[in-house]
Amino acid sequence: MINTCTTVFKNICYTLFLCLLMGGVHAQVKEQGIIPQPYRIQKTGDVFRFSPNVAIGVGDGISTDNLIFFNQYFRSLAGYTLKNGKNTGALQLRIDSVAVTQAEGYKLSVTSKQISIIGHDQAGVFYGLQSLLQLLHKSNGKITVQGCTIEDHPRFAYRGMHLDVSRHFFKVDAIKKWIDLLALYKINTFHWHLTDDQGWRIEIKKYPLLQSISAYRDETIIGHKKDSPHRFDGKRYGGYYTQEEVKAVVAYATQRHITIIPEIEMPGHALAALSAYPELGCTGGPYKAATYWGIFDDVYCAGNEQTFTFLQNVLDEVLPLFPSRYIHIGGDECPKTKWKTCPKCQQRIKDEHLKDEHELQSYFIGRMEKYLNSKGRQIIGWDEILEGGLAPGATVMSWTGEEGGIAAAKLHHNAIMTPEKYVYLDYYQSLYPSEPLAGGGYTPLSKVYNYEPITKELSDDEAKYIKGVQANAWSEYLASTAQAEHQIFPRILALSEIGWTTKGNKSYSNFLKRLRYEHPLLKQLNINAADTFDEITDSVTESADYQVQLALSSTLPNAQIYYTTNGTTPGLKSKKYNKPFIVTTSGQIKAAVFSGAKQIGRVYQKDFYLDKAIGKTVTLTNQPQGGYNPGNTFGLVNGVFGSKLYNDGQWYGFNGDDLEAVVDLGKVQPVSQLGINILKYHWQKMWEPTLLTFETSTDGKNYTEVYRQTTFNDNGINAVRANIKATQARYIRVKGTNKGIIPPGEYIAGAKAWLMVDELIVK
Ligand code: TNX
Repeated sequence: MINTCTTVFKNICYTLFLCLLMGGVHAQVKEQGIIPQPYRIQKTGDVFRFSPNVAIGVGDGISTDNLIFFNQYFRSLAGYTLKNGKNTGALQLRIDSVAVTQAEGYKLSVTSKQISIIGHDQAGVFYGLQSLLQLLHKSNGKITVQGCTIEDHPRFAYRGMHLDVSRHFFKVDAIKKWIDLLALYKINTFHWHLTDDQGWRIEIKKYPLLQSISAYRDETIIGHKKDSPHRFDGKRYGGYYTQEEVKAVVAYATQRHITIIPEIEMPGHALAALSAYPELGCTGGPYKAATYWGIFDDVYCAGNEQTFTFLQNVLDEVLPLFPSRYIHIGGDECPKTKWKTCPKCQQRIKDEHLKDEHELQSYFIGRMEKYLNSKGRQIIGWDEILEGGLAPGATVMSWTGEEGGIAAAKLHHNAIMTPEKYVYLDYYQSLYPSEPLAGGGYTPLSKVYNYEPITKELSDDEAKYIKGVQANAWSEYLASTAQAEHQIFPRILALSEIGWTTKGNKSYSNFLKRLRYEHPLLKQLNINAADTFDEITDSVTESADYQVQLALSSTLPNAQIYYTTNGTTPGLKSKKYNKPFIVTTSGQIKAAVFSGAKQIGRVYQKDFYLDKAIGKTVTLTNQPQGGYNPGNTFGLVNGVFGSKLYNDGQWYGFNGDDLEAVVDLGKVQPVSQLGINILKYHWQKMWEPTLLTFETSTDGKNYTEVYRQTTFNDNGINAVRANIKATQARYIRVKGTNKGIIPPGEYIAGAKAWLMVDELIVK
């Protein structure tokens, strides 16, 4: 519940107060508040004024650790720290598990005389202080807090962020800086992805080669993995955390009520470990830490006892460093190619009466789970640990979609929702061409914010097994801390609100108001947060009369959008956007958001290519799949071409299936050029067709082939434009034969190829 002042008088006071705070101008678009939105907050007209005389009364049993971050932040804002005042303190902290019944919950009250924070537990007190930090207001060098009463507790017990430090390594200082921020936003779990193909990042004393060999790779790919051929920087890259550093980070996080869950990947994503200990692989190597991103066939041998001894020894050193109940053992993306031909793995399958390699994966995970259970720990694994049967006490981290989490909850296993489509921070947050390189995918702030972890498939009882949510920062393209921060912030603030705030209290527009206030503070804390969330987003739809209609919008209240259709830069004198309009000619549309005379964000642009096929009926024999199914056929004839950012929602992807599309032009007419765009990125499993044909027909029954093509040379977009002898046609049939199974020697050989197409062109 969000309560604001009830009486008219209070409302007026409040509005006046806000105007004073914000200098009036931005009152409608910015509002000082708390992220994540509390359960209940009531603001009053009171104001508490801080001064160097204000003391903190720390109640019995409260750890002063809770104050470390508060003091640090307060000092940076105020220039002084608060004294210790026991019962005389105007800022009172105490624990009372009766007055506040929910774990991690707190009550915060601010009057002109006193600030009181009552926590259910230590974490509750800590979170009360974090809320207070966000309410501190500085004006003319003075720190004040607006009067309020807050009752607050989290929706989910698990609120996490994951960080991959293998693909790119981040120093302890950066990790600590981010932990501070996670704590500020009441995120209580940091999932530290410490090992992967491209580097082993934690010191294991028993295996010194993990430090000298596995922690380094020879070089790193430049640009995107989809580029072909791959190019490399020629520079050795790596690093690892010593056990002392790990202990320090864990202690730092513990003071901030953050549990660190380490991830030691198995059985896949193991190349870095194998590079030092090749006897642990099926073929014996030699192996090298990967220098580019992806999935690799060489994994730990599941038939070799040494593998288990190694991993158990590793865990024996990892466990004392991490007091967390949960240990993440990976489990994702483990190709079974090598196991299929490995005599030891095949012997294991026989001996253990397993059905196949999937059950061998389940055997592997189950065995490691037993080991960890014997040490008093529980396992978490990516959703592939469901393969071949789930180990008894395992928690599933659902990433490929929500299905894994749903399946786990139905089996009464705990699950944590991290679906890539919604909460992957390595994905693009904006599709503007100037956005820095990212992994692919598109998870704008609004999409992260609006993610709901409890799906309708779950009964109330099953929903209890969904323990929470997590956003994942995979670091393939996070080559610097600045770039990492651009991807993580502010989307992690949206995640914090999914994890903490009740469904009924969530509102994206209200979140944005608080974020616009919070954003400059992030910058002051030296965080390179992205600020593109109010930029223009668009939607291209079919108008009632089958034309292309463009709608532009910005989330900035009272913003004005101006646009041009001739390629020039939009300004206040350009056409003002009022409502969706029909795009009548080919060309580039540019637009920009203005708040008064000030341009907000970058210039939006989109190219339109209009022809005879626009808005015409398209019939598909096979349906596109997964993330490459725009959900209608209009996208094939909407005048907008899919871009090299293959997840822009324009591309139609056929996984292993052929393309067969028929465009009905409505009436017989002259046709002289047919075209289609085909996306070829073998490093992304996207293959050109083995054969592409165009056929024309006047009756929809008898077709004449007018064009065929079997080679497509460009990595990226292959624009097929077939100039044919002018002919009369009503129906155009396009057929593309899918490559089928990706051939041996190619990336992800044995998997189904995607045939990616967009835009059927008829002139
Ligand atoms: C899949 S998510 C992976 C990671 C990659 C990520 C890139 C998961 C469990 N595995 O290895 O970094 O995609 O988005």
